[in-house]
Amino acid sequence: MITLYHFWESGNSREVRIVLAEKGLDFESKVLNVMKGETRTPEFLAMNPFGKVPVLVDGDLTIYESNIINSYLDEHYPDPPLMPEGAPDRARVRQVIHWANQHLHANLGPVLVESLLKPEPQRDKEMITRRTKAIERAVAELDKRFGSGPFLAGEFTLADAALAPHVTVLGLIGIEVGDRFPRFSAWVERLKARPSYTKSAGPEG
Ligand SMILES: N[C@@H](CCC(=O)N[C@@H](CS)C(=O)NCC(=O)O)C(=O)O
Repeated sequence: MITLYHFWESGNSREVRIVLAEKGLDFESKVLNVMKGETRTPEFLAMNPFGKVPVLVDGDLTIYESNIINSYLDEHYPDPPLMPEGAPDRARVRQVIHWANQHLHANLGPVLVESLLKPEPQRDKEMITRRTKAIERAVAELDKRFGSGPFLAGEFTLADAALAPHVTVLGLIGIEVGDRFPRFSAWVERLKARPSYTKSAGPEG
């Protein structure tokens, strides 16, 4: 049985829940509230020394880092495959995931925390503005990467799973992509329409 240590509101946790859902894998859910420091206990730090969710346990294996967990799941439970065939296309998927971590997630996480969890007077508005511009640049860059297929690398892959929890919440921080980036917007709607997106949502949706 797979066990997932996660937090419903965590986008990185949702990346893994999406892949579990895509593969039809059940898991035992262990919810840790990161806002209450529940990932900083000695027991949890023994599983992930960085004190972050998600962490996946499968038999003797304990691993952290959402993208590494998802690669493991795709290799160990290959049906349906979430990586394309062929080394060049696989490299392209990994490149998008790496790029998104650097340019999208790195800016989006702090803005979400600052804008949604802090009272208005305490917010670092300069940081919000600077990082929001970086997110808008990341959206423009992603918009250029689509080919003719419905997803980032043709069919749905680990790249889409890595981005879905993040690109679908841009509206929460006032980034309305709308008509400016039609391919990006259509892709976001396709991600939201997948059963794995609904299934991976928390109890509050
Ligand atoms: N690169 C890691 C990032 C994980 C991460 O930042 N997790 C956050 C929740 S989204 C967390 O557990 N934060 C708790 C903390 O830092 O105390 C991944 O993709 O798994």
